[in-house]
Amino acid sequence: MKQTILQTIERYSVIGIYRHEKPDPDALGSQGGMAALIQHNCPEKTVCTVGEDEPSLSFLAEMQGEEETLTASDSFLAVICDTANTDRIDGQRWKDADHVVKIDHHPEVEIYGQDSWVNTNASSTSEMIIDLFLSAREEKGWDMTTEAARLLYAGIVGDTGRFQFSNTTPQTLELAAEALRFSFDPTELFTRFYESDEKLVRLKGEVLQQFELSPEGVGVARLTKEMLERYDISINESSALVNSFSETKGLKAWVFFVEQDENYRVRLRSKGPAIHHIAAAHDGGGHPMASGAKAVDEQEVQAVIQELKEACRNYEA
Ligand SMILES: [Mn+2]
Repeated sequence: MKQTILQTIERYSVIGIYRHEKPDPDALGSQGGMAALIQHNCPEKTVCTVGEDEPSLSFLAEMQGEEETLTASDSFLAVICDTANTDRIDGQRWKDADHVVKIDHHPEVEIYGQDSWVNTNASSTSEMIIDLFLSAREEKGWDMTTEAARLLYAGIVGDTGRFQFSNTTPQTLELAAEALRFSFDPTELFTRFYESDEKLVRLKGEVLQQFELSPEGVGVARLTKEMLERYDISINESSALVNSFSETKGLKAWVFFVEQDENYRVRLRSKGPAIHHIAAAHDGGGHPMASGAKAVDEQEVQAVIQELKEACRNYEA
């Protein structure tokens, strides 16, 4: 599939690179890294990156070029990074592309694109882009650039939590090492990723005081609208707290219920049993150890907690 994708890229002179909405470092890193690699190694091509800019990650990457240039051309290629299903793609014009390439490491939710490369063993889509780059280097003499290396390394760091999550494999480290040869500052990336606003640190204090830990090893935290308002924190910003008590001894899986106008946003994490099937049963999905869902009312909140307890009871480490 890597060869097929490289051949596809070669055939198009106008390429739009997409990723999922509400981008994380891997979405921006794989998107921007792919764009930088193509632009450097195929300078005659027009490449643009599409999606809403994410202010909290603007130090990492901002979108380059206009999506209109894609539809203004006779034909173009859309490369979609880190996005399991088409509903989550940030942008619309990819639908007009002559050819769509999917590159992703999430469990397959929706099969799309003429070329689809899904590797659930990869820590991140950024890791896959470095893997793709190695093939391109071998077969077509591609070079890495410092900017691509910085973005792709950042994506791996984001999705592996600085190489500490269980998705970190020997391959992850080997491919990250390819990026680390370049002269960007990884310490600066670590600092920018893991610094928090004071208001978040204060709310974290309240979460640490209030979360509940069940005998089964299920941690439950609630963020009410009142709490978010009191600390002036948006629902999206509150996602930074999801691992705030993950180091608690005896904890196997945990959940944050974030009160919204109509329902609860549910953030599920685990260091024991897989929990993505629980997310899928509650209007969500994601990875075995990190998923998101929705709960319509307190009854569904309780159902999620019970299902997590069940998963932890059945889990043998
Ligand atoms: Mn990812």
